[in-house]
Amino acid sequence: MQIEIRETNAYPDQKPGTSGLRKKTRIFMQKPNYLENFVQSIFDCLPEKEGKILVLGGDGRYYNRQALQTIIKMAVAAGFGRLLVGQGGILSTPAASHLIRKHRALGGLILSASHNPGGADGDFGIKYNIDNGGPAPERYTDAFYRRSKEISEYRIARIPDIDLDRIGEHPFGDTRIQIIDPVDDYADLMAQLFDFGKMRQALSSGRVSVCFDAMHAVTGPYAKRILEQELGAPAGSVINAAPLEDFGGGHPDPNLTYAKALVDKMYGPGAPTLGAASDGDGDRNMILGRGFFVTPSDSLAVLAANAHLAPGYRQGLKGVARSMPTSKAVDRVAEALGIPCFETPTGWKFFGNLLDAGKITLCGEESFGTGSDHVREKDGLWAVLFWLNVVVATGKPVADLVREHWQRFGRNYYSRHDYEGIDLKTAQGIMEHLRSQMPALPGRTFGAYKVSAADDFSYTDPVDGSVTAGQGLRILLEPEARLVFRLSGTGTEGATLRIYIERFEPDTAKHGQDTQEALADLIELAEKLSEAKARSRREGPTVIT
Ligand code: VG1
Ligand code: CO
Repeated sequence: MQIEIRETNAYPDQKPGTSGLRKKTRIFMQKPNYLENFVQSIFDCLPEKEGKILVLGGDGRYYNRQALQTIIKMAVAAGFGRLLVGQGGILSTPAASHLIRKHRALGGLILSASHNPGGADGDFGIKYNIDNGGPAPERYTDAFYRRSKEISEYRIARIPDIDLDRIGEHPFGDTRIQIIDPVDDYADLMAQLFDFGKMRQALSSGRVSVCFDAMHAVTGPYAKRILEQELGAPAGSVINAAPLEDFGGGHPDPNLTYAKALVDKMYGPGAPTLGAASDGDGDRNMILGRGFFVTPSDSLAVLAANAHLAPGYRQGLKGVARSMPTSKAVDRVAEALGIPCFETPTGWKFFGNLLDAGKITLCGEESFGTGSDHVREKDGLWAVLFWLNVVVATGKPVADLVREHWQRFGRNYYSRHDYEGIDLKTAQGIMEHLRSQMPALPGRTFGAYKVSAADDFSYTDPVDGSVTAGQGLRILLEPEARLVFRLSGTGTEGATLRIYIERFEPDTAKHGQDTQEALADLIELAEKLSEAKARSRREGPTVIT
């Protein structure tokens, strides 16, 4: 077998964002060696690869298969001992995380731009996960980026394309390439964590019903297998189940705007007990009851409070964590349970150390991400099964579970307002304008609120002491409320400003308000301080969740 060393020119812009390197598909396909450079940069930064295992797969979006063929040949040239590749090039992000852990792999490459649209005019992405199964921490991604700016050659094995659809082994030189079923191991893991027996009874008898919208993305095969085949939900319980290269032209982001088919069902007559959706790569989840939307922040809190109902969490939780912009609903549960609660920057990579050190069991983000120590990624279908387990164990509808939770802990009204696709200069201008006001804000009064603190969030990792600064501007208010402003790190065009608005309401009599109305004063204050509408020349945010 021959290994070719090919010359290449470095690119200045291969800096991984919140979750890997994301660019327009066109850039990956048309800029010479754009993919090869980044993959070689990763390989160059990894220690001994000889004899080690690398997990490979993606969310099935356009260019997934083609990119995989290239990566397989480069991994062979890099000397990996074994490649575990999902059949058809498919692996959901959480399934890849599990495979890395289960097989003690050195790491894995996941091809995905997550919830970003796919297709020739959409987005593509690639992320590296380390041996704990989680996203590469910043010390890695910084090294990849440095390397990508100076790379001058890459190595590739001259071997034919692999048949990605045929399960089995394809040995090349010292590398065993194995095409594996993408669902098997993941399905086994779920069966260990949740009460599949009781869930099967409830679903197959029709006592409980579910609608899962896979949004033509990667979770289709996982949800079909687990919900319909193993748990006996009637055929058709999983909708939009076939993974498509362009996600059927949709935006594979599970929220009230984009998961329209599901939302119509859940707010219509004959809605099932539980509605759920996942994103492009299967790590996000949206949970709905009949005519009821569960905010991701509340979902994390409700699962934490009810975790003991699932067999995998019967022993209780060691601790919990949430990203800084996520609502503080889970903090109250942690307090009641007498367990620690950590606040991390946005992005799953910051949970890895806490999970590895056994400091936390559950964690989540406001952006439809929930997970636990079972893998090192957020996990969409896992969250849906967890909710199903809680619904079956309690016999209560989703809406009752959440309302009773508010009665016990109080309600954190919460919303995120996104200004998508504004130009970078404008977005930076808004952030600078806010930053300049921060020192003078504490002590000032705005209507019913007084500013108690204002800062730029900086995180010191309690396990390795690493510091990550500049993670979002926070304005803390009394009575308990909060505004957070940050720029997205996952977009591929212009900039996205995210404004997070939160207010705690202890009074049970006031728990039935519309969220936007309950937060109206704060939304106005956010505009007054940021001038987001005026500066971006928009009537308002593009997406409200
Ligand atoms: C967004 C979310 C963040 C999430 C990230 C990756 O990042 O806010 O919470 O971890 O996407 O999600 P940003 O920087 O755009 O705010 V996914 O499902 O991909 O990869
Ligand atoms: Co995702």
